Amino acid sequence: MLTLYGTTLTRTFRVMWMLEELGLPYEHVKAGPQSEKVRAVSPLGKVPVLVDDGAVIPDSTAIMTYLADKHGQCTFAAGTPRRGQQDALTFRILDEIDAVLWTSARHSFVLPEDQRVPAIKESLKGEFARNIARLTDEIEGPYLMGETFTVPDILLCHCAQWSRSAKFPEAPPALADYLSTVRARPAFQRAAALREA
Ligand SMILES: N[C@@H](CCC(=O)N[C@@H](CS)C(=O)NCC(=O)O)C(=O)O
Repeated sequence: MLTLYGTTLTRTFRVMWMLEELGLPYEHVKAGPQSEKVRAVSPLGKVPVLVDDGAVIPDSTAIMTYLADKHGQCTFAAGTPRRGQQDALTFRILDEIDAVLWTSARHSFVLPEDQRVPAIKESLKGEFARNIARLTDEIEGPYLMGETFTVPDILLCHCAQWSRSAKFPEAPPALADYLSTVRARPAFQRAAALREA
């Protein structure tokens, strides 16, 4: 029995998409960050959180990797060189894209106003543009790692969407083509419909 906690406009969407890729039934508790319902299962209060038969797993990337490994889909097998390369991409997207967007969000609306440094945002936008351009050059096609759709594809696509709502620089054309291919996946379409609902 799987229960997913988190509202759909957060990183929770990544896990919804992975659950759709794997075709797994789950209960969705649409509770916001730091809500009582979330803190009752995970004292950190961050979303998403997955509860699998009583076991609590926080963090979107940890959850996606857990589900992919458990079901042997959307991943290369653990202990293979391709998996090492896949994990390198995952951590790079977290370091170079997710962290940049999150820092920008913190200095826009997350931190108390007197702790925000709004000027940092221009510097972050430049960093984002450089990092995304380098990643785009390395897309094997049609997915990041060739014909195999993997966890970092979900991460990158979600971050690209996030960057648009944060008004970060537009995606290079090759990235836009890649994103269209990824978004055409039926599982993405199903998760997006659930998000809209
Ligand atoms: N690395 C974590 C980050 C989780 C996170 O910060 N989630 C945000 C919503 S997208 C949140 O819950 N923020 C509330 C807080 O930081 O207290 C993940 O990927 O799940």
